[in-house]
Amino acid sequence: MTVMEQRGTYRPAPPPAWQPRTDPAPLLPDAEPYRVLGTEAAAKADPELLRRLYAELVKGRRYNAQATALTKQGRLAVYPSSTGQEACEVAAALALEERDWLFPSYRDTLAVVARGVDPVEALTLLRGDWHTGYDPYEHRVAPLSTPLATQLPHAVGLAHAARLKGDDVVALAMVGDGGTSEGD
Ligand SMILES: Cc1ncc(C[n+]2csc(CCOP(=O)(O)OP(=O)(O)O)c2C)c(N)n1
Repeated sequence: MTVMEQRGTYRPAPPPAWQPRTDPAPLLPDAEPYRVLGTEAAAKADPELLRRLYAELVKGRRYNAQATALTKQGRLAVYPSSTGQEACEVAAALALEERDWLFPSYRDTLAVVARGVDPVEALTLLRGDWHTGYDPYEHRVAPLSTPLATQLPHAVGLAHAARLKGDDVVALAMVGDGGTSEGD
């Protein structure tokens, strides 16, 4: 029993009874795909930026196909592909400033490459090597994390240190939906 409970000042509300979910799963995306082209927002966007984003998507899809082929040839131990989610990889990485940090998981090679890491070096860990292949400090990209969710406390640690030091830095960590079940 805590001190506050002994004093009788701490009376937490009982937990709500479990009820079956009745809302239409608000976390799921709409049936209608999210469209940018042809909208008012797209008309205002910088055409150069749109071209660059699209180029990154095309390169990303090609990269995924090539890296997957390398696994079939036995030249890469494993490649968790991000085909179908290139946009979230590329856009998140490009939203960062140079001073910010990226903490990727094994599936986020495209984000690592979009951040400026050499595309071949970015595959070093997935080739089974003992080192990252790139200098994390040069690009402010942590190693691609294979143990699920372990990149999260690293990102939080960096963000907390930045806050204590007064540094204006973002720590962006990427994690799969399954990874969110980890204690980290
Ligand atoms: C700590 C830990 N436990 C188990 C695994 C084995 N494992 C690798 S990928 C994976 C599924 C992860 O799913 P999710 O987080 O949704 O990411 P996705 O691979 O679907 O992008 C599991 C269980 C692991 N890598 N690390």
